[in-house]
Amino acid sequence: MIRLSASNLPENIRHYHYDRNAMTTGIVHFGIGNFHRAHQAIYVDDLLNDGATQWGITGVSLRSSSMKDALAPQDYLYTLVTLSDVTECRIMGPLKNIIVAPDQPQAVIDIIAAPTTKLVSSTITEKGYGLASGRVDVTHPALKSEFACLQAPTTIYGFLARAIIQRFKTSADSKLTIMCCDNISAGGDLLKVGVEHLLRKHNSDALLWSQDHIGFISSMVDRVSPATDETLRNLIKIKTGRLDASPVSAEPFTQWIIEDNFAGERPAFDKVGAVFVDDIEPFEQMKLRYLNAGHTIASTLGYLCGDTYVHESLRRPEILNFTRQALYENVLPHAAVPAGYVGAAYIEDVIKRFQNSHLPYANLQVGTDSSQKIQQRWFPTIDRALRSKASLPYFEFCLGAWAVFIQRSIINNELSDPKKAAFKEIINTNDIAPYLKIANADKFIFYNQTVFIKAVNRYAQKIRENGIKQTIIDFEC
Ligand code: CS2
Repeated sequence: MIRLSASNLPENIRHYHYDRNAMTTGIVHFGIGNFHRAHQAIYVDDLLNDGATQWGITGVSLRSSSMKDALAPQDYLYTLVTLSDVTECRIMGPLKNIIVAPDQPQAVIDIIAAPTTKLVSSTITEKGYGLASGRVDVTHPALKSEFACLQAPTTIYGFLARAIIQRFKTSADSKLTIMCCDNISAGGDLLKVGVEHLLRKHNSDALLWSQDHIGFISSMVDRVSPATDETLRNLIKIKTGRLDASPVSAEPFTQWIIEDNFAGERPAFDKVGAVFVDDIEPFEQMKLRYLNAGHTIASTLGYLCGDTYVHESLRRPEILNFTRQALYENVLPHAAVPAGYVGAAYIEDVIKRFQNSHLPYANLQVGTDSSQKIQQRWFPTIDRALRSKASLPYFEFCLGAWAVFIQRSIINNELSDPKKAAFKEIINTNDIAPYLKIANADKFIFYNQTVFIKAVNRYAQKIRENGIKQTIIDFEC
């Protein structure tokens, strides 16, 4: 079967209609994963189709060459398929190149420093930012090493700092915006903190210059996009008649809210469905504390039930009811939604999207990096609720279930988490506190709330003794 490439696009499949040879790099994106390729890339593809060919994307992989290895032989084209009652394929063309940072570090610095690059964006997952309780951890070994010497950057902060210094020296009149597109609160501010931490040490003139020439912004990104597997590759073969080494699937829904504080030229993302806002924080909070919180609740319980996918777990009435009530009773009273939104309606929309049986989103995929994710998704709501003396039975249960998930997924050799080694050392401990401390919970108020922690321990022990299903049933009685 023919490999997908620019010289043999499949017939009768929707594809880009701009001249890719005329496309120039206006955007450098860190983290060319499935989420970026299903979300931001579609807005860019639409811009390019509208004739704005200055917004081509050059990807940067900070660690692995796997995406480059997969896409380079197919001219960096890939198939995006939306999966719901209707299956729709689209050949995507916005990627010009992927640079593997460990192999070509100077190429990364050069492309960001080029004055034609107007925007740098990132989807490097929560762990990519080296955070501790939601703040940049300057004691993180990689950042410490770059603080000592910036010659061999390995983090996004190091590469951005090197590129800003080079841009300051070679294109002093140019402006650049750096945008976070990850599920973290105030991601743009965090990128600024990390970059300025390095510039302050290595080039104070570039730091001063950056105040007027570099903008850091956040965005709320939303589209459920599962990992790619052989089932998807085979589907694409059937649908398009082409071999695609790395197709990507997603739900039909997509949403992108962008903080409107660009330093220089701003892509007209609002012309292709995104929304620019002055205050991004309410949108970030809604996404993290409702959608992502609910995703982690359903997937944690689902994994412990032995289910593979989120939509399968939500077919269980006890998990569907628990997840819905957890959001209504332990999130809605303590987490605001932006003007114009109704929390209850958002909850129902989110649950309906998670129930999409055409979209195989694995419980374990949500469970990946959970030690980092729950710091953004659960902890702030728990603290806010406890400050108002509210009771939180659902979060007591969820944290207990999360600790059992950590233990069980390690035993099953299925845990993927930057703190896996630390969890393995305590796996025979049933007390919740050390697990929470590894997830940086000790920086939150609830960590020292004895009554709350005792309740969490009680639920964890009940789940270990009676199993998750019975414990949910007993809980809901
Ligand atoms: C998911 C998110 O894997 C996960 O952690 O909760 O990737 C979720 O699918 C997206 O944020 C939806 O926009």
